[in-house]
Amino acid sequence: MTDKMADWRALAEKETKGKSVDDLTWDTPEGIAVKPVYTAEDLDGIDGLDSMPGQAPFLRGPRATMYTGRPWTIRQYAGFSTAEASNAFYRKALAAGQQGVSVAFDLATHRGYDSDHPRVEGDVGKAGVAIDSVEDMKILFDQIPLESVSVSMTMNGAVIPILANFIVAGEEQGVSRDKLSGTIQNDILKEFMVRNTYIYPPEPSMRIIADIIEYTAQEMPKFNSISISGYHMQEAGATLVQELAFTLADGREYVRAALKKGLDVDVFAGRLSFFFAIGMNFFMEAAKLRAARLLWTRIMQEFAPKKPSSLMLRTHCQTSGVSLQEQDPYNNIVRTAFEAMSAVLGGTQSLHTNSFDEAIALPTEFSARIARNTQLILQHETGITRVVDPLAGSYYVESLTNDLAEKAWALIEEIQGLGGMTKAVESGLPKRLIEEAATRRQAAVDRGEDVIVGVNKYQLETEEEIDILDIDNRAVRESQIRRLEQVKRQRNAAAVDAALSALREAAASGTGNILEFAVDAARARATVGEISDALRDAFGDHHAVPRVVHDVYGASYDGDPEYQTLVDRLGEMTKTAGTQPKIMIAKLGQDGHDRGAKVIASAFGDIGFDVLAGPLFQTPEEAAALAVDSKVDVVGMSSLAAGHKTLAPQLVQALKSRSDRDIIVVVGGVIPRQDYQFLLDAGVSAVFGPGTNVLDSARAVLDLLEGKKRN
Ligand code: DCA
Repeated sequence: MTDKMADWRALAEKETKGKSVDDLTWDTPEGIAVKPVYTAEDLDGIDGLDSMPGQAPFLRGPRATMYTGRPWTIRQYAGFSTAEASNAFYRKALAAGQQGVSVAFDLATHRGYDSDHPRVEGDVGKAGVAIDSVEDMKILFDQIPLESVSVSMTMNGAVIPILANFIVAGEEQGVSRDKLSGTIQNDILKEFMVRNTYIYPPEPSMRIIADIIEYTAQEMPKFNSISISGYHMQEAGATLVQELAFTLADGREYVRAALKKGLDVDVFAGRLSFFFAIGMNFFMEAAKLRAARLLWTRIMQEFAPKKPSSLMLRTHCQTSGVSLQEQDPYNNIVRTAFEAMSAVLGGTQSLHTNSFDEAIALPTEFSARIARNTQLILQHETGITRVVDPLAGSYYVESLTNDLAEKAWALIEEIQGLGGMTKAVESGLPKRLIEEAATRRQAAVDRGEDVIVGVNKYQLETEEEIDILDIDNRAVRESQIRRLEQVKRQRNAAAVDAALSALREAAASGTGNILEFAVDAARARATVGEISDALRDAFGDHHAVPRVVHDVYGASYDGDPEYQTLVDRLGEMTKTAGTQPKIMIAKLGQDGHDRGAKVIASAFGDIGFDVLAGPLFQTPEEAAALAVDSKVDVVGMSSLAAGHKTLAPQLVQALKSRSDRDIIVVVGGVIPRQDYQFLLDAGVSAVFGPGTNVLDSARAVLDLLEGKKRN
């Protein structure tokens, strides 16, 4: 220890009244010990500190001039209802300062179903825009010049028909594919880990990715072939180290898949792009982006590219959705502004800022404006764009960057030891680690150890209702069905059949580029559902088996009297009834966001419920059949994609029609307060909105069970 440090410790310990300064160290979920003070000594032995922006290892940014030359792209992710409605929204946003488009598709489209499919009744037009064919895609980009506005599309499952439709829409707008600029997400591995909008099993899914990388490298030089995404991992509860490591390991796997196709690394590596979440740990998030660039250069050097741009990590960022709260929602504006600033200090290339009402519903025009203006103010008023990498040299940030890089590298090597990310995903390890982290975090919030203003501290006595956007799902579905019928009437059926057969054959035989065949099919007006089905014929469907984490939530409450009271109460109930109360956690429709469902399943299991985690993507009928066959007492429906008003009443009815037993239905997730009464009137017994303490919900379920016994 230097004399200066010893002096500081002595001074500090006077202030802490004799307590050791070591007690001020913050152990983060990443396993990083953040000390109360950093000095030049913390920088000893750290590589790359003297590197310059625009040069490998790109610690300080991928461009030499960064925002002084051109600020990041303000790219707001949006889409809802019909193509007409979303198009109008995009055009207004572009006129008001947004710089690029980013399309959110509805879950029916994500999972490769046309809007008329019976499985997607509650999903059409809800959490994104419904796209069934080129005709919808053309409307979506009507009067948006595709030769100058770059378009990002978040699509992974139905990536082939959607990219094919986009290419044909461009063509018919007079923009050839070599002029199209933008990004397709095309990142399937994280779907198997966390986001769940997969369709096909992992192996053919990897072929799809490689085919898209090949096609875009050859035909679409301005288009980013993939957006390798950690965002959804953090949303699902991953620590920043997990997010970093799994994302980069995914990237490494995609590079290998493309090389296996015989592509030269320099032909495609410069068009790989990334996507990270930016949560509330302000300095660590900025450090994460710096560490990501450093590590990606290290990974890519292994493939010996010749172009410097092949070593460069360019990324989009989005402020954290899970950091947004339903309670006192205007606080979300502040949260988002800090997160945006952190992303920018970390050197992002493109940014989405969430709207404050997104914990409750889709953004309104008002909330979207504030979100966009948050970025415009950062770009124009704060002076932040005037200097490249302003955090460089900070003892703390450089040290954090190095800590994150080291920890993530160790995890990347562990994945490598398992045989790479596809194998690791199949083994279930990354998913389990993320779910454990999510459960630990939930317990920390429920226990008040992690403070969330307005949620577990400084709560408002009465919450004001805010205006929210509600989509009339039935009207959207009807209008989509009308257009589908028209498309099918007007097309040449023989040409469609021939194109779909050729696509099916290319997929099954493993020869040719799937996207090339899909473009022909889209041009002939084959629909998203038909193209997806042709690939389903060749590849089959992927079905995940839900697994639940044990003893993580309970362990966080070890010795807690309140928790123990609940466990005892459940124990008593079990003793009296002779069996544990049984709850099924159900996910209905195409909503694959299962973080909440998994955390609840895991916590309720630890408390002493017999928990059945239902499979994803059930119809209300299927869920009711499983619940009745499994003799559950309660069905807990978790809804995060706005399908609750359609699906919950159907579930209640399906249970009633199948069983005389009074099975209790509770609904949790992203449910606007405005909808509570509607759900209660439809026969739901309790609604648990965002931010509900898990112990409170367990207590409420027990009350309901006891009430039922008394009646
Ligand atoms: N000086 C000169 N040129 C610059 C500078 C600078 N300081 N900064 C950027 N540019 C150039 C870039 O090189 C690029 O041109 P190129 O495509 O011909 O190389 C152009 O300006 C656009 O900048 P870029 O940083 O690539 O920003 P975007 O086009 O917005 O792309 C990226 C960002 C992350 C690569 C992309 O994949 C993306 O937009 N992702 C979004 C994903 C998304 O929206 N997901 C939603 C969930």
